[in-house]
Amino acid sequence: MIKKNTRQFEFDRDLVLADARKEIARRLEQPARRSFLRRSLTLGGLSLLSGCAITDENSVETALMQVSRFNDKVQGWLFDSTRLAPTYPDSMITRPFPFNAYYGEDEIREIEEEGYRLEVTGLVADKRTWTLAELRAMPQTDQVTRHICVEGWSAIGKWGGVPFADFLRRVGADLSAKYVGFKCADDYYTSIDMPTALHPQTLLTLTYDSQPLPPRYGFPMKLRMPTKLGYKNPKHIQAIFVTNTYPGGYWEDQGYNWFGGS
Ligand SMILES: Nc1nc2c(c(=O)[nH]1)N[C@H]1C(S)=C(S)[C@@H](COP(=O)(O)O)O[C@H]1N2
Ligand SMILES: [Mo]
Repeated sequence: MIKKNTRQFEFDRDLVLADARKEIARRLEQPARRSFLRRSLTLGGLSLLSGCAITDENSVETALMQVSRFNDKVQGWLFDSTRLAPTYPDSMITRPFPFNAYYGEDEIREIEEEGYRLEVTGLVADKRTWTLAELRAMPQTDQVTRHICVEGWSAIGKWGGVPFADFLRRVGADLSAKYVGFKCADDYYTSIDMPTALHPQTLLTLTYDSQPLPPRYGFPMKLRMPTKLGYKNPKHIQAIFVTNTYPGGYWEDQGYNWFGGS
């Protein structure tokens, strides 16, 4: 096995276990259940959980991928659509708010408003494209929340736009579908579970700090979810699709936890 894969394996294992432990500590009040689950979450237990016989490093990776997907499901089951992420006063906004992407600031994508059309496809009644003006014409709201990046920083920002649940209802999305996927103008892509898509704080975001979203923060449009880690929040969205087929994501396909949130 080459070095890169070994590193990825270490990363997956740590991430899966850390996520699961955090989830258990946070969600389960009863100490008995908590310690039972903690005990079951050893690497040895993973072969039982995944149903994979662990005979070599490849089978370990297969098992870990299955457990990671299992972990996604468990987190989805534990997800509480009424639990709100904390909000903050404007005075706590981090200035300047950090930029991050899988490339540097010199490669920030500049998308022209004129030709921009948001595509909406998949399990929706109204498959059509949207201009920015049409999105701006829908009722808007804003929120001051904390963005947390797995690279080790967090910052408080103010985002405004259309509650995503309103948008999904407006396009007649199948709200019982499993996933909503996003394709971005910079080749980034990600996907989320439907309960998170319908969460009251999930925002189809058109503004940052009450101004049109600047290119660095994802012009013309991004999805902002204070219940999810930074990499789950796609910037420069070009297409949204509703599906029952697991769409993965740019970082998720490289081993980041797909649920990536609380
Ligand atoms: N299109 C696109 N969206 C993206 C990314 C990216 O590289 N491209 N990076 C993600 C990551 S890892 C983070 S932390 C946030 C950073 O958002 P910000 O620049 O508004 O701080 O965007 C997320 N969404
Ligand atoms: Mo991130």
